[in-house]
Amino acid sequence: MIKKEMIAMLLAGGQGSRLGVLTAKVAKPAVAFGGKYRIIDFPLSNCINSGIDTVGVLTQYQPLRLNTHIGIGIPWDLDRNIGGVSILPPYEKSTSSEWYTGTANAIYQNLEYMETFNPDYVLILSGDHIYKMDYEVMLDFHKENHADVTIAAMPVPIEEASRFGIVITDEDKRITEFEEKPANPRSNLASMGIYIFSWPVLKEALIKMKDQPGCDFGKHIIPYCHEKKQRLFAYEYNGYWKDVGTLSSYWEANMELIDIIPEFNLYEEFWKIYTNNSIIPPQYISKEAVIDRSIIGDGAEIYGEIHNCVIGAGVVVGQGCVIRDSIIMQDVAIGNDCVIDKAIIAENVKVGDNVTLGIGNEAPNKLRSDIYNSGLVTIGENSVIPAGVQIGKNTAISGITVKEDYVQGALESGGVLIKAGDRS
Ligand code: ADQ
Ligand code: ADP
Repeated sequence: MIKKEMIAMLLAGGQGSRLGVLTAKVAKPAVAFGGKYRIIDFPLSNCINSGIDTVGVLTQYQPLRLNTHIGIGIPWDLDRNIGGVSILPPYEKSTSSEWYTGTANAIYQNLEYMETFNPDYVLILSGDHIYKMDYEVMLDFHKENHADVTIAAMPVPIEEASRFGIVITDEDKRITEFEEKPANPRSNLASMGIYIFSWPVLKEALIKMKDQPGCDFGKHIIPYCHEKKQRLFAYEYNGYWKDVGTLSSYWEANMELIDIIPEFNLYEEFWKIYTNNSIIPPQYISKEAVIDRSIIGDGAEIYGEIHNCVIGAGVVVGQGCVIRDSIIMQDVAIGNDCVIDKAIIAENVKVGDNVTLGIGNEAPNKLRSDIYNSGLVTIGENSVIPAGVQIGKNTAISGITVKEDYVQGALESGGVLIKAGDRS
């Protein structure tokens, strides 16, 4: 292989359990986003736009769709003859089926892969963030500071700080303290989970820490480097960055795309977002259709009203429908006269005529209050909602054919999570 100055390792294996039914069958990085993309398109496009042509994608949980989507990397211009994109599942190398136990363990298991490129630097990325960053500029910062490790960091509201790795720096941006998800954060400068390591430093730390159970960057590798008094620097980022890890942040990030002046702009010539798209026909908008402030994917057919929505490719919206503030992923068919409000509908869902989603019921979800109580209704992929069914806020449906009597009954006792197998 050709020597590379910097290669990227993209962590795409987390389950994303906080996205509930959206990630029941797909890894979070493969979840559809913005009517045309999948979440992983954003870090992959950043790589290409930053001149990084060698990316290892570490998969684990439900990798099928991710594998299909990434394929051989052509849409992103990642050419295997010169490095390109490689999918690195946990079981390929190991004798038994040894899963990645943590983020750093996943990287450790791919030491050999990294070694083949004889890199000077390794960039570690998460597969589930929406942002634009020029990693080349971050690398310049790393070199200028003769850093061992550079962590991209940005200020977050202090009340959210305990969800992140928190750094404290001196006036030269050198990190003097690092704490992973502290209960009482002493600063609001959060690690974005994006790291540049000088290769020998990374290799040594991975080998030294390899026996830590669930070996993780935030919990083990960064603290190890810090303890060894290595040169850790914080590269401050002030642009748009969103961890779309919860249903409400996922919904918000989609809605922000259709803001009048979007903070995150998909239409910039100099920072294109690439994706793998199958060829489908153009959109069709009928005479009765009303559409405002929305994204409509390729091949969609719209006969009803759409207000403030992100509509994916191949979606059909029937006559007399009124859909507001919703995200509808690709290949969803919606019948006539449906009223849909603040819903997230995953791929391949079928909705019959006269269905209402997200209207009426305000009861909290009792089964998974931690995931579903953000006022949305969430429909997992391949679900079928028959004609006339009404589903209230805070409800999730997981890949099943809903039985009308069941939903009505359940709604009387509050918002419900209907799981596959419950009834179908
Ligand atoms: P977390 O948000 O907890 O903290 P983490 O669970 O470490 O993130 O996941 C990071 C990425 O790795 C995600 O893209 C996830 O999908 C992937 N991943 C997780 N486990 C994996 C595995 N076993 N194999 C492959 N991929 C895996 C981290 C840092 C914090 C920082 C936040 C910023 O630890 O310090 O503040 O990211 O979001
Ligand atoms: P999820 O948490 O949705 O499963 P990932 O699989 O990507 O998402 O992993 C994120 C990791 O971060 C999980 O191990 C989870 O326990 C942890 N985590 C998620 N949300 C928080 C939070 N608000 N505070 C602390 N840790 C969190």
